Amino acid sequence: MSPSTFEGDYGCPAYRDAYSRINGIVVVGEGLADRHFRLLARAIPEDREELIRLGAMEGRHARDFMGCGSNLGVRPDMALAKRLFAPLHQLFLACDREGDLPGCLVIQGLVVECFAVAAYRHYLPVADPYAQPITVGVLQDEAEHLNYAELWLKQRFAEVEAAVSAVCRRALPVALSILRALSADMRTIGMDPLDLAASFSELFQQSLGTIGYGPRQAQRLIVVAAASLPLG
Ligand code: PL3
Ligand code: FE2
Ligand code: FE2
Repeated sequence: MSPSTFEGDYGCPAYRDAYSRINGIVVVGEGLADRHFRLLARAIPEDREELIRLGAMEGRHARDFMGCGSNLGVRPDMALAKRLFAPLHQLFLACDREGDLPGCLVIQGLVVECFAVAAYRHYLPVADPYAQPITVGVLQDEAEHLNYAELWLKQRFAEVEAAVSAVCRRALPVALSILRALSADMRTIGMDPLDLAASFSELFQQSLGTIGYGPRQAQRLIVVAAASLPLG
C-alpha cells in the first residue's frame, strides 16, 4: 500500500465540506450497486447465489465508506448523490423491466464498476490512514464485479453487441456528468478529475475489448459519449 501523498488537512472545513459530497456519491453508489445485483440475481436464476454474494459485498462497501465519513466527523450528502445517480438508476430499472439483461449488465457491471475502480485507484494515494486499507479491500472486490459482467457479455457477444452499444450511448454521458459535478470537490480532496476521467475511459475501453469489441469500435463508443459532455 502506498503511503498518502496528500498534503492537505483532513480535518479542515474545506476538506470536510468536499468530502461530504464525495462520500455521499460513494455511499449512494454502493447502495444502488447492492440493489442492482439483487435485481440481477432475480433476472439470472442460474447465477443467483453468486449475484446475491456480490450484492452483499456492495452493502458492506456502503457501510465501510460511511464509516470513513464518520471517522472524519463528516455526514454524507445523500440528497445530492441520489439526484446525480437517479438517471443511471432509472435507466437500470427500465432495462430490468424490459428484460434487457445486457443493458443491466453494462450499466452496473461495466459503467458503474469501471467508474468505481478508476475512482478508488485515484482516491487511494490521497486517502486518510483510516480510509486507505478499506479502499484497498474494496478495490479487490470491484475487480471481481467487473469480471463477472465481462464474462457474461463476452460469452454472448454476437447476440448482445447491439444492445451493449445502445446502452453505452445512454449510460456513459450520465457517468461522465457525475464526474463533472464532483470535479471541484475532487480537487479539494487532492484528486485530479481529468486523470480520473482518462483512467475511466481507458478501463472502459479495455472492458469493451475483453467482451469482443475491436479497439476502434471501443474507442468510438467512449469518445462519442465524452464529446456529448465536455469535461472542461
Ligand atoms: C460499485 O461497487 C459502486 C460504485 C460507486 C461509485 C463511486 C464513484 C466515486 C466517485 C468519487 C470517488 C472518490 C473516492 C472517495 C471514497 C470515500
Ligand atoms: Fe462496491
Ligand atoms: Fe462493485
